[in-house]
Amino acid sequence: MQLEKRIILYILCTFARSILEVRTESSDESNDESLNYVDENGVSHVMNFSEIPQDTTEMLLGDTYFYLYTRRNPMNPEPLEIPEGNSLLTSTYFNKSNDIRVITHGWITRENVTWLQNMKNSFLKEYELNVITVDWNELSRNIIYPFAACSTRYVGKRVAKLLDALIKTFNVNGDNIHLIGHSLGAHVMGYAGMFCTEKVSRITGLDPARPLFEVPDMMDDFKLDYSDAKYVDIIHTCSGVYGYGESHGHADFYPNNGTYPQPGCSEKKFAAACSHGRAYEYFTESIEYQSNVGFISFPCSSWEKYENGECTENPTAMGYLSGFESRGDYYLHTKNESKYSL
Ligand SMILES: [Ca+2]
Repeated sequence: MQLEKRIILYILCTFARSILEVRTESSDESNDESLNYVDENGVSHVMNFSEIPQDTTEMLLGDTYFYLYTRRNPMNPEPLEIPEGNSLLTSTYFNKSNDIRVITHGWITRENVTWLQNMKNSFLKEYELNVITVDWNELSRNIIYPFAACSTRYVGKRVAKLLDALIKTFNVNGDNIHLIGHSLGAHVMGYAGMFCTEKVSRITGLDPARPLFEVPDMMDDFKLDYSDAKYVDIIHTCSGVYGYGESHGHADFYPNNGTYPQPGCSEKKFAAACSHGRAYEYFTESIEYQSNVGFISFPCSSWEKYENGECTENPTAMGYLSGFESRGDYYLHTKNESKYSL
């Protein structure tokens, strides 16, 4: 993301938090809910998600696109289309013998952003995988943050539709699927996991967006939380500003206490934005570690106790090799530049 856009993001997030009153209305049916918010002019707007079309491109502001990368086409993605009706999905490169990794971006940016392409490249360098990227830039680039934030639910439903089509077409199952999203993209993946007909194996939230998800505090069905996959791991790097402050996963990792500035960011002009991006930098680096030698972290009840040396047992890896049995909060230090792992 360009630096000036990061500034805009920060201002708008702060602005949104101060001017918007958001509440949720929910019934037992997951498709029957709405968001109501009051804009800066005191005008109330209702975004009724039950009216959002699920199989058409009638969403007013844009749609969602999917791209498949494999070792056979690492740089030239194959677009994937959600099939109509009961039709099967068609793909030249999808290999049902290989697991599925799905990656998406956050506000303003898009699928071809450098960090996302780097993560895709690292996956394909290390593993035989079907890597699918989700481009929702037509919605995410809406400069009005609340619209982009509220669009995550629609985009998540589209991702779920694609996953359902893959499951049906290739006889794969949720255990083959790991979803990864940064900032607003983390919530996209939370919704994708919630709406997919099968429980997916794992969702990794990379500094999930805080404004309009944690502040105000939304119900679990309106944000990424541990109920959205069999294993949800969250990496906090700008906790309490751009990113979640509280723990919402099965395992929550707090490198350098999870707060900003992360090491190496303090001397930069945009320390919060730099810190927000460290989550994907750490995760991408972790993909290259083929054994639990990187980003060793320790379960602990607080950063202070960790710093006092009170938590030195039961270490686990943060990032791609994170053990599915991990539970609770984990702490670790990193270096201030790549390679970040100590
Ligand atoms: Ca959720």
